[in-house]
Amino acid sequence: MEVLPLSQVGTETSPTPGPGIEFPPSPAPTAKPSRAPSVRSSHGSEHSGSSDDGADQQPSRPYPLPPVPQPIQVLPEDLKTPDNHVPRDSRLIRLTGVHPFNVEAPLSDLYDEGFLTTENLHYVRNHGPVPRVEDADVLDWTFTVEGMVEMPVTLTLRDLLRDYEQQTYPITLVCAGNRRKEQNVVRKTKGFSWGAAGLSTALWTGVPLGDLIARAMPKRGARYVCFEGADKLPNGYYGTSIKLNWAIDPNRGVLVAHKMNGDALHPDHGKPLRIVIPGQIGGRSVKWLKRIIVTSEPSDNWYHIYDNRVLPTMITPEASADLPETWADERYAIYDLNTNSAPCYPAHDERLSLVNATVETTSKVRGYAYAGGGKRVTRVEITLDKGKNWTLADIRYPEDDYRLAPEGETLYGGKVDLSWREACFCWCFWELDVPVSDLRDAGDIMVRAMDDSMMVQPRDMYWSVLGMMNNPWYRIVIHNEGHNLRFEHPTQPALIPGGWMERVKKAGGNLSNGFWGEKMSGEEETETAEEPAREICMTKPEVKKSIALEELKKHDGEDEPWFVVNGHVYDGTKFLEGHPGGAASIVGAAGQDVTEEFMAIHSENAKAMMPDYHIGTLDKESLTALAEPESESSSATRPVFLQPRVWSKAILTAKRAVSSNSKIFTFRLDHAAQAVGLPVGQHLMLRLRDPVTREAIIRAYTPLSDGTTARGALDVLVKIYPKTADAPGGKMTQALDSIPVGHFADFKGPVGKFEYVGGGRCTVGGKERLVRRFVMVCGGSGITPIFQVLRAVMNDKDDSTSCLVLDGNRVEEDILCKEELDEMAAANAERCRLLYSLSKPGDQWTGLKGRMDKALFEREVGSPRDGAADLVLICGPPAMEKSVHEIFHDMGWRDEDLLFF
Ligand code: HEM
Ligand SMILES: Nc1nc2c(c(=O)[nH]1)N[C@H]1C(S)=C(S)[C@@H](COP(=O)(O)O)O[C@H]1N2
Ligand SMILES: [Mo]
Repeated sequence: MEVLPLSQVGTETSPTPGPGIEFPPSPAPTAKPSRAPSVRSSHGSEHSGSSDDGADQQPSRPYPLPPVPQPIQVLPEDLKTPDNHVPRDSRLIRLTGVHPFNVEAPLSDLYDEGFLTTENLHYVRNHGPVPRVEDADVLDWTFTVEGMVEMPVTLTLRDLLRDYEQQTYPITLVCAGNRRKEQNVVRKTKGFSWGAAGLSTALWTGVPLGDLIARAMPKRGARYVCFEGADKLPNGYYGTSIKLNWAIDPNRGVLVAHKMNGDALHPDHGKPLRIVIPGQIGGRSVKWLKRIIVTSEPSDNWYHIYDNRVLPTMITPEASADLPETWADERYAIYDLNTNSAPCYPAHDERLSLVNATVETTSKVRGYAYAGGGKRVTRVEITLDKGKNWTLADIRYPEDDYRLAPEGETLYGGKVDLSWREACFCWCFWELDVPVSDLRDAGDIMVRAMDDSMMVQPRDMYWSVLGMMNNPWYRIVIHNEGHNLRFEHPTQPALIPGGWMERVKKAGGNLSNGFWGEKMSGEEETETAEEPAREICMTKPEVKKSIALEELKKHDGEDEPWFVVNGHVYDGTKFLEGHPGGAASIVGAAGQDVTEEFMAIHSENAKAMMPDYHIGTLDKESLTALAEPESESSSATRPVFLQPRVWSKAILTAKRAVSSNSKIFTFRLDHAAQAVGLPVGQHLMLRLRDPVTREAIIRAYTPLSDGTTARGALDVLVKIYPKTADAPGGKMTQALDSIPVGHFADFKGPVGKFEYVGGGRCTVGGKERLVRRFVMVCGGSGITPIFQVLRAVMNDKDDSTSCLVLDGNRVEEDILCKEELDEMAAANAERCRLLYSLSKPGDQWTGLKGRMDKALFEREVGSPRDGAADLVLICGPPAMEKSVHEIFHDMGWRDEDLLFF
């Protein structure tokens, strides 16, 4: 390492990104030229603040006003989503793909806006689509105060404005997931990757929640206040609760807000009405507010229980799946924020020139800090030697300027009356001039804040399954590159690569060793990384080959398809014929990284087969290059909807119940003439995302619509497995059942090893075969793939293939598609024999009774006959498929004549 003599170094510290070297809410010349004539300015005090309502005319204000937001429009990427009515700023970093909208601003941009954040850059956390509310309907928006109150009421926003006193004050909202990316690098949590910009501050105007609740008069025994939004999500409307105690405490400052920075709420921030809770995690501040419910118990809303919690650290994502009592334990629910801080400058990858720096040259380290529950940040400390020595930073609290507002002051129609309130509701800014020579000699900069209860940020991370409330010392690594210093933050948000954590982990460092993954002098190499091997091993240890993107791409076709899972390369050639998912799904994966999909679809058994196909490891650059976001191929004019390699979106347009537990879901394709593109007998993959964790839920379905002739729409018949007291229910079917009409799902295909070509010809694993008779055995919704084949056979009058259908169900109304089946059988009596058997038949039932058992199959099917060209198609619940398999074996059937869907 080359060390420059300090005398050769000059005074210029010029950080590359980011302008001035001042606290953000100071009169630094950061005003953007595009701003309208200064009506509102981030740097407040020196500007005259006039606002939209004349009553607020003031010559000058002692506190900052928000910068003027820049005009925004609906972005092209949102057009195909349910949020196609929401204008947004393109600078925001999307953390969960295109939709739903979860974003943070680049950290420097957020800091540069100053104390108050515009709606352009305010972070957004949406669990689902944004409810659409027209301007004309805003005043008629209704919401309730109900539950354990003497006087339940339904109010409109008009009533709220007319009958209650309005207040305006600044509040910092912080998502509990702020800084979660750092947790995800240590070990993947069930949450997406926030950087350190998952927080924002705005001036909120509204009515104290306590005033509303006081008028409704809580009854004895009331202890909680639940909130519910208008956004319908996979697990119901978004909702949560806080303590009644807090809700009515003026010191807590809970607002029912309708203005942000003086403007009506932006759709992403709750238009037209929301709760805003200072000092608590953003998750409790319910947007699109419809109901306020006073209760004796905490909310039982799914999002209250399964989101915004810090479970004990030893609970793994896998174990958490069936610990309902742990989830429901109120002691693990997060309310008040914990104390946290992060430096914004030096920024990630910023370079500081050493050329011309002298002994006197300093550079500013500056950032934000906040505490929860109204507490004040009372000190911020910086260390350059891993915590042995600390230096105090200077802190500014722009929030305190609002306490100086003269009596009777109003802003945006609300009273500015904070002089009496001791609580701190906002972030503060800190900075420290550090000699460049000290930075040059240090390996890193670390920051910690303390609050007025003397709680200080911990050195070590408390990892938990949702990755929330992450607040260890924020560490920036300093790289001395000779002529300059380069700064490296721990991570970058979303899937953006970069940061020392990822680098250290990849180099085999143990990030949880209490020393940021670095080896302490004299310490032996740590043996294992922090992540215990829990997963099925899918690789072969002796395979060491490194493969480049170029080589992988040579195998992106149907012969010798290679694909990538978890960074490893597999050759699927040998398994094309035997693959239960069909050759097409492996060919469709050729040349791609299919980790998410592969892991979502396959059983442990399938994963255990993988070492046989392992051929190498993709090199690092190639892996990053492959990881480019999946292209949403523009499909508006494509003649065929389904594509084997790319997910295509279709909007849910209707749900229709066809039995007590089954529904037909209709999806609209891109245009009326578009074909589904699914050969008879094949399936499609349907993908939804868990609204909280963003984990993909992927299942194979056979649509009801004829995949070869249907145009413009797609009907999928699905049996719903709801959650019960002792079973978690079906992940996919519940998610599908609860997505609102207007929401989309992703489709891909076709998949499957079987195809019915017509005239008795079919292919199994790519091999042609002639069938004279199909024996079709199914149960429940297993009828759907069977139905496709049966319909194709029966609709072709020249097809002489015959079909024997054995459909087992519990009660008559469980028989799906019964009318259509009966009609087909009646019209083709000579070729089609249809038998239903009910295990719990009603009195009126004249058909077969009992489970489909050996006696039934012996009587109706019997042993295989030589030269008969029979093929048995079986589709039903796993237990049924297993028993049918055994019975047919016993009757002498060979596996190649039995086909399980
Ligand atoms: C050589 C590597 C592979 C092996 C050993 C393998 C193994 C299996 C097995 C055993 C099943 C039956 C279900 C289960 O046990 O989970 C299956 C189903 C399936 N596989 Fe693969 N597979 C491979 C590659 C792939 C790839 C690359 C894809 C596409 C990303 C894929 C997509 C599917 C699909 C769509 C199904 C059907 C799922 C369903 O019908 O629910 N497979 N695979
Ligand atoms: N109705 C509703 N309210 C909601 C959410 C939501 O998805 N739906 N997300 C919550 C979460 S987790 C956070 S952090 C804040 C984010 O508020 P913002 O998007 O206005 O920044 O809203 C909260 N309120
Ligand atoms: Mo959040």
